[in-house]
Amino acid sequence: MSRLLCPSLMCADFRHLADEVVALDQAGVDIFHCDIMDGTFVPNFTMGVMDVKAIRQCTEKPIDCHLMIEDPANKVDWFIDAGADIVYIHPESERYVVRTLQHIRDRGAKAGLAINPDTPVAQVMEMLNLCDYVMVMTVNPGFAGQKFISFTRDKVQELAALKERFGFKLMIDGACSPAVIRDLSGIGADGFVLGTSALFGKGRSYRELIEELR
Ligand code: S6P
Ligand code: MG
Repeated sequence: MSRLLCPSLMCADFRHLADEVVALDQAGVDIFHCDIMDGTFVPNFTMGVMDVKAIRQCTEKPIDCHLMIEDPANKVDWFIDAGADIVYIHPESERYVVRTLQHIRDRGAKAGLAINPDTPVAQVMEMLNLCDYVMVMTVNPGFAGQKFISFTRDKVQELAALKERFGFKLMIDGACSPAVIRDLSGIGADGFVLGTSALFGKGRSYRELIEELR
C-alpha cells in the first residue's frame, strides 16, 4: 500500500485557502489534515469549524480534524457536522476516551487517537480497540516547524507491531521530513502529516513534492 500523505492546512497560505486545497488535491494528496486548537490544551489557536466547512466545499477527499482541545467529547459533533471524515482526539484531554471514540464511530466517522510524545503505549492499549487511526505525535502539539523528538521512534515501532491485531492505520504528525518519512515507513508507519518539513514554503510545486514523497 502506498503511504498516506496528509497536508497540514495550518501551514497553507490562508489568503488563498480554497486555491491551496484545490492545488493540493490535484497534486494527489490523500487526506486533508486540520489542526484544531483551543489555547488551553495547547498554547496556540489555529483552525475552527468554519474553516473545516469551507474546506469541505473545496474537495471530495477525506478531511481529518486533529482536536487539540480540552474535553473533546461534546465537540466532536461540531466537526463531523462541518464535514470531517476522521476525528482525532487526545487521550490526555479526555476522561472517557473509549466512549468518545465509540461516539465518533456511531456518527459514521472514523475514530482516531493522537498520542503526545510523553504518553506511553501502555496507557492507550485498551483504546486501540476503537481506533481506525492512531497518530504518534513526534513533536509537542501546538506548532509547526519544530524539531523531531527522536525517542518517539520507539513508540512508532511498538505501535507498528500492534496495528494488524487492532486494525488501525499508523500515522505520524510532526517534523515529517523526507528522511523521517523514509525511515518511519520502513518500520511500519502508514501515513504522514506534511507541514513545513516536507511540503509548505519550499518554493516548489505541490505536485512535484508529493510525487517525490510517494
Ligand atoms: C502540531 C500539529 C501538526 C503540525 C505539523 C506541521 O501541533 O498537530 O499537524 O501542523 O506537524 O508540520 P512540520 O513539518 O512543520 O512540523
Ligand atoms: Mg496535527
